[in-house]
Amino acid sequence: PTTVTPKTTTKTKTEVKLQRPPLYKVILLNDDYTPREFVVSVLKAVFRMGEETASRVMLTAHQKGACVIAVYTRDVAETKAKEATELGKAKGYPLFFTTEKEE
Ligand code: NFA
Repeated sequence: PTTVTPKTTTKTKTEVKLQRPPLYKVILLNDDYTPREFVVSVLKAVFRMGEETASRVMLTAHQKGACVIAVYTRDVAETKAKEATELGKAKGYPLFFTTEKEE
């Protein structure tokens, strides 16, 4: 009679932790000159907001001095902030969007 000895195997699992890219906030700053309606139109065009959200964000910046609009990866945040600021500049408005790294 033959005895069969089962072979045992060991599997080593290597867990790979995926790194999430740091996120950046885009912030709308208040100023005294840019018309409210224009700010709303820029928020709708560049940040894909609906009328209600855009109006609320504009009013928050108007009342508090600044308002966080959205968070994106660094490239997207910087590009959108620049595009939105340029739209104001093209009309002679001091409208300004800045970015800040999230903690
Ligand atoms: N404060 C501007 C005004 O009264 C409106 C505004 C809101 C501008 C938010 C910039 C940012 N016309």
